[in-house]
Amino acid sequence: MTTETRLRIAMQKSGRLSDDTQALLKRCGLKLNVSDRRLLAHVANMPIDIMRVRSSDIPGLVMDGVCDLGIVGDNTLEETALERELMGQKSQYFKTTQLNFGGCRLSIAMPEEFNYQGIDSLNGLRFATTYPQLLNRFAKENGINIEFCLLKGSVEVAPRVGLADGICDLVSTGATLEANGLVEVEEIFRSKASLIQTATPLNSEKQSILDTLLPRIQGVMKAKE
Ligand code: PRT
Repeated sequence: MTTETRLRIAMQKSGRLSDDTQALLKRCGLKLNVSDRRLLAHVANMPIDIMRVRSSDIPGLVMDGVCDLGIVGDNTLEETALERELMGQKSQYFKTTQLNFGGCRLSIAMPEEFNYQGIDSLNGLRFATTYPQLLNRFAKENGINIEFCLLKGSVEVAPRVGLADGICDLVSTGATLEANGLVEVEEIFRSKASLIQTATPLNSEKQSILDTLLPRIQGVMKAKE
C-alpha cells in the first residue's frame, strides 16, 4: 500500500475514448480542467488525479499499480494481458465496470476477391495487425498457422501494397474496410471500454474515494441505457 492519498485514474489523452471518458468523469461531478499540455490533471473538488496517456499504456500502468484505475478498451486490455503473460510480467487487474461506449469488434478482413471458405482457408496466410496476441490466440484455438506483421496504424492498406494477405483490425461501422476493398470474414473479439482497477490493495483514503466514485459511475451508465 502507498501513502499517497489521491486516487489516480489513467485515461486516453486524445483519441476515440477521450471525449467519452472526460464526459463520464464530468457527469460524475468531477471538476476537471484538462488542458492539452498537462499530463497529470488535478480534480478540483475531489482528491483525484487524472493521468492522460496513450491508450496502449493504460493497462500496464494499472497492472503495475502506478495508477489505481484506468479507462481503456477491452481490446487493448486483453492484448496487453496476453503480451505480459508471455513475457512473465504481472498482468493482474480487476474489471470494475463495463462502460457503454467505445464499442467495436476485432475482425479478420480479406480482399474482396479472396475466396473465403471458412477459417481453414486462412491457414498459412500473413496478416497485418496491431493485435498479434489476440490474433495468435484465435489461430491456436482454431488449429491454423498464420504469420503476422505488426502495424500500429493504417492497417487496412497492407493487402493492397503487398505487405499481407489480409488484416486483423478493429471495426465499428465497417466504412474503412469497404473504402479499402476489404470484407470482414471472422469476428475474433468484441470490445467496449472498461473501468479497470489495480490488484494492488488501496489504502483506506483511496478506497473511500473509490467508494464514493463507483456508485456515481454506475449511476451515469444506468442513466445512459
Ligand atoms: O491512445 P493510443 O494511440 O495508444 O490508442 P489507439 O491507437 O488504439 O487509439 P484510438 O483512439 O484509435 O482507439 C482507442 C480505442 O477506441 C480502441 O482501442 C478501441 O477500444 C476503441 N475503438 C472503437 C476503436 C474503434 N471503435 C475504431 N473503429 N478504435 C479504432 N477504430 C479504428 C480502426 O482501427 C479502423 O482504422 O477505426 C477504423 C474503423 O472504423 P470504421 O467505423 O470505419 O469501421
